[in-house]
Amino acid sequence: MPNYVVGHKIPDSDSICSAIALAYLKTTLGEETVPARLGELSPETLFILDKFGFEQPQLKTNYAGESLYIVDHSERTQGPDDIDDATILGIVDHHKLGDITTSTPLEIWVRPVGCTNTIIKMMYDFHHIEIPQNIAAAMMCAILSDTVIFKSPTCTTADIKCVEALAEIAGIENPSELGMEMFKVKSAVEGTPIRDLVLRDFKDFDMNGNLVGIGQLEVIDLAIFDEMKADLAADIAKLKAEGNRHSVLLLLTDIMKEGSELLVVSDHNDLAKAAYGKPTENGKVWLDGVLSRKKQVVPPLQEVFS
Ligand SMILES: [Mn+2]
Repeated sequence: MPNYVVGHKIPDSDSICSAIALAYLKTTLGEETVPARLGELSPETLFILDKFGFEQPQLKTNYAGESLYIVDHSERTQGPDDIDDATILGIVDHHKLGDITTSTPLEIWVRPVGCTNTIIKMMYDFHHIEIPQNIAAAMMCAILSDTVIFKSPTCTTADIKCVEALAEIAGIENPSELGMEMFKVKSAVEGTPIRDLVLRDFKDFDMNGNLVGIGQLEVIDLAIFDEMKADLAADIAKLKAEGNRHSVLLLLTDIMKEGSELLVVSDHNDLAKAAYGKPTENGKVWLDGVLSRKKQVVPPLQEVFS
């Protein structure tokens, strides 16, 4: 029985590329390990896999009785539902430490860098294992995606150096250009059902017993949402009404203007004011300079709920 590597629910490019990269590393080290995913892939991730000749990792949601590595998260709400019945061999992550615990010893690589793949590159270096060209390319794309081509405040010099090294291995001359190509794919939202957009990059957080869902759409030009913003706002209200979430937030991020419009529905009377010092008007507020959910959006929210 092989071991698995799996990222978070509603997988993004980092979750998928880190699963592929870590599975190869572990297998090369003599531990048969298979990359897996907890859900459908985004157009951006499909673009990366297609461009560098990868199959989609297998869709696998049940892990009871199996052994796995967790990448790109350490939150119970974001991992496999039956994680308590699995053996966690390791966690590789760059988010705040979540609430996943284990009953056996494990390997942990957690660093405050911009992308899980930057940490996996450190693991390859640690073990002196050569990274195949196509895996290097996929890892590089994931870093460009997670760091918004180095613009995100989560981006560190380690991420930049890592992209340079991976680009060299992959033979890619202009990583930023490839990054823009990726964000153009990501920006093609027209014609996509509204609910699919809301859930495209959506994460749930347990904030002191309150379930808070936060989606994010990163685009090259926010004007693309002009026609659909009212529908997006209506749909996050619907999503909240359908479930047991205290709040649902949707970040519409303009990577060129370097800020986000935040749409909010909440049981709190003005969550944005409480968390970010700016009141919402008609459920919306522009947050200048806000690009990162993990570093700029989640921490102030935690404060409100603590
Ligand atoms: Mn990530």
